[in-house]
Amino acid sequence: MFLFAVLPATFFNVAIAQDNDTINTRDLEIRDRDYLMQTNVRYRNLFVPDALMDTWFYNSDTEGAYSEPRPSIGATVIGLEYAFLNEGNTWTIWGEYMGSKLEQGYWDDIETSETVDHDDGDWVRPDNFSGWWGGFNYAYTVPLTDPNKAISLGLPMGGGLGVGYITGNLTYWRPGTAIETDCEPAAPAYVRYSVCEPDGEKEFPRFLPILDISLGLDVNFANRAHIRFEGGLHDMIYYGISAGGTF
Ligand SMILES: [Ca+2]
Repeated sequence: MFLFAVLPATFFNVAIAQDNDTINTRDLEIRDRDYLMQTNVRYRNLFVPDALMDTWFYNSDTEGAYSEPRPSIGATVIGLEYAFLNEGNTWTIWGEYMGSKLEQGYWDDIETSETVDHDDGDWVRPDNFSGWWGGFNYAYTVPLTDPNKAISLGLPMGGGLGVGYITGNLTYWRPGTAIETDCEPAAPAYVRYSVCEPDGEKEFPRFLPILDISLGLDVNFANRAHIRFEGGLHDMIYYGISAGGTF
């Protein structure tokens, strides 16, 4: 008799508890600690538009310039995010690894004077060029659909600051006419790189500030998981995706 009385009641309670879990988890947790947390994995593709680099360097489509295309500046970053959410506000701490996509090639600066010299550029070869970046972001999410539904859309927009540490080297060759050398002293850098020892490694700041401006589309589903498509500025122009869970 006891079992017959208790079992249905227990099942009933469990059913109600599960129902509450799926429907009101967010509300309950927000009441518990006033905010939600989120962990995400991010992937971003970074690049500097060729049109911008055309301001400072010739490319192969210029008459008389070196025949091979100038290298494109780009990188891939993968990273982790830890975020705190309250209402539409998101505060994110992030860290990431930057893998450079820069290839070796010839950099011929644009002359502002009347004399144009296409042989005065350096040949630059990245060696293990990569980096570790981290920072802090804020975003405000404008809801596009009811955020309390199991599936919802939002437009996060925001920005942040970070710092990056660059590892690896930029090995270079100069034109023979610009230095004292016994190796191809009359040849430009795009010839010397294949037959001469490098002339050195470029000096540059190992730490760089990172400015982040982001606009995204956040797709939330099952009250727990989300995928964010985003783009903006991450020192370079970027587009990317991040995905994770909320708890
Ligand atoms: Ca030049």
